[in-house]
Amino acid sequence: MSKKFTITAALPYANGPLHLGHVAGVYLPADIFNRFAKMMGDDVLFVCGSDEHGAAITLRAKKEGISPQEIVDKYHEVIKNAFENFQIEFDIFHRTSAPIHHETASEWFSKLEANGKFTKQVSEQYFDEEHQQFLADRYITGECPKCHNPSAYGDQCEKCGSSLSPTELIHPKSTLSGATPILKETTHWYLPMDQHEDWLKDWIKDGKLDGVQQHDPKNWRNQVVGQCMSWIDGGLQPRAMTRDLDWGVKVPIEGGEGKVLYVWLDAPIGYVSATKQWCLDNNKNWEDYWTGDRELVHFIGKDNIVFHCVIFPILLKEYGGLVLPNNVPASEFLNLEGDKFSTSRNWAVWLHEYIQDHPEKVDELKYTLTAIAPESKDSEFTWKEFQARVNNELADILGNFVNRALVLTNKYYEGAIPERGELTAEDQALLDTIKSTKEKVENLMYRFKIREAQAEVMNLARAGNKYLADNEPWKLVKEDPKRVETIMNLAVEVTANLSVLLFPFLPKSANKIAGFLNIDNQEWAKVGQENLVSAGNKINKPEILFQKIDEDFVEAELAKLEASKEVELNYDPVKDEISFDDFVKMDIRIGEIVAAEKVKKANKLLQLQVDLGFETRTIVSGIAEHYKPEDIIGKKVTVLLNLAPRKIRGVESNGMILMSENPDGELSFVSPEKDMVNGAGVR
Ligand code: B3M
Ligand code: ZN
Repeated sequence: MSKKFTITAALPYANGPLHLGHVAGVYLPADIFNRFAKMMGDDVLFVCGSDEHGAAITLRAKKEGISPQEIVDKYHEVIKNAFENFQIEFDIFHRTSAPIHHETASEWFSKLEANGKFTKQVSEQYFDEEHQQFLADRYITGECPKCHNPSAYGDQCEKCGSSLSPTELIHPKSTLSGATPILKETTHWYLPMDQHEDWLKDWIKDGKLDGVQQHDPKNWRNQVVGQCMSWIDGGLQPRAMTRDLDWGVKVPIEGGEGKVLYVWLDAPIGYVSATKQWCLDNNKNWEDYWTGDRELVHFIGKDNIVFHCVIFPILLKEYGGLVLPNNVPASEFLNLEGDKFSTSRNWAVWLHEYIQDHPEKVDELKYTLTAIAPESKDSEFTWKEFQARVNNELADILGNFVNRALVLTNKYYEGAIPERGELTAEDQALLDTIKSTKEKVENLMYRFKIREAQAEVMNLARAGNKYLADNEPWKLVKEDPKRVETIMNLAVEVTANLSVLLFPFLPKSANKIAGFLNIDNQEWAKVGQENLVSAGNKINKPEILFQKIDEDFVEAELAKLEASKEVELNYDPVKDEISFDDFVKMDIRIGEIVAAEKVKKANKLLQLQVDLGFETRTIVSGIAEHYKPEDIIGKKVTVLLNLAPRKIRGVESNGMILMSENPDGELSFVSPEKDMVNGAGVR
């Protein structure tokens, strides 16, 4: 019987590009499941979109010096294109800045509020006096009270996954100013999560809601159930659903002026608004995708479990009439070359960059990421393993088998599939393997064991490869041509079945194989039916499916990773200690640049006149590649006065302008923060 699925993949924050960790844990398994279920004939809707609200966006905007709207417009495109090029095929990739999303989230908030599902509370919250802003979520960091990670956020510790509130943080600090915040009163709407503990327990652990079986808890991943139960057993706290911010969905009721919905209230509703938009575009009813016997499946990373297994289910239940998630196949984390993926340290392989560099190697990456998918424990991506997976598995097993089957069929029979004669026990076993592979894959896929499912498909290719190696048709063709006809018929049969079985995992390669055989590979039910190809059918000349990865490829990727990492970590070592007497020997003062010109025949040098109050000096400085002479007149700078005079390109320089230098070579004057008089001492 066919099933009905609404599949969601976590809405990526539109504050930066995606890296392989996101892809392996969330988007690739979701895409594979979606393709598989559609091939099964299930009624499937697959939605995603960008998450465009919250502090993740506004803080990024601040960092890049552009508006939040510009940030989300920029990264929505980057992310959407990367998905398209990597053949992650959502039915819709929506965005939470869309008006239909604001309307939907508003409507949810108003309805829940009108039905008394929130409590309104005045409380003291952290406030940054310098920036005149309340600090919630990512605006505040501190030590996690549970695992003592020193950089937990105000709403969550990404290390242990705990959901937090800012007042729980040890040594809280404002991310805006770095200062210790003060407490100040404000009013917010809270979700009384503490009132929902009982039914949540029954629902998560036993799969029952109001006594009715909703899902089979055996199919939920252990770590998902375990995390949820430990939070619930530890006691849930009421959680604020609104924020004092100006970026987000406006609180639509009286008293909500100047406030927006908490991003984790509006983001999951983004799955609903994406569904609504798709339904508008396709003439369907959105409710059909969120009610009745629909199975709602959320693909996420483990840091999002609490939001999808506790908070959103409470909202869904309180909204009323909608289904709760049937499963939340959350993944663990993927590491990279012995370290965690880190955006701030730039330790990442970015999806859009990989595609740009290797547009023809999409399936190679998909295969490797699924083979090492962090389904039940953290795992690691290395370029060495990528090479080994591509060379030893894709090229030597799958590619080799398909190539042999098709090249020999072309050679012996001019591309017409030969007749099958009497079957040996070995032949029958190979055909049985096709059928058992199909069953195993179905079983595994419906339990979201995608890594094992791919391994089973690969085992069929392995069996085919072994069948040819054992039977050696290239030797037998002289002495027993009849037997070889059967062998090649079966080899083509296995190849045809692989083109179907592989499609969820490696769509591009699967379609190529189907193209070699002139068959349609979109119907899962055809696997093992022996009607995919028939004797006499013509096949085409194959091309090599997977090129091997050489050492240079691996080395280039490793070098790229190391090089980008250095940008942040290349600090000069601390110099040898000096005495205070050494320090005071330096005469450092504030000066004002009153004239500047290029030094002839020297690209890097500017000749400056610096007013020091009691005199004006000529100083030559190596800043011509960073500053134009006309832009720096009037600039207050820091000058080392008693450096021995030096002749540089014929000009005598009497002192040195102090500059600050970033690891990437960017230069800046060290200028006083107030307007100091020329000649003021620095000590
Ligand atoms: N944007 C968090 C994340 O990207 C968040 C997911 C929202 S899913 C509704 O990890
Ligand atoms: Zn923690």
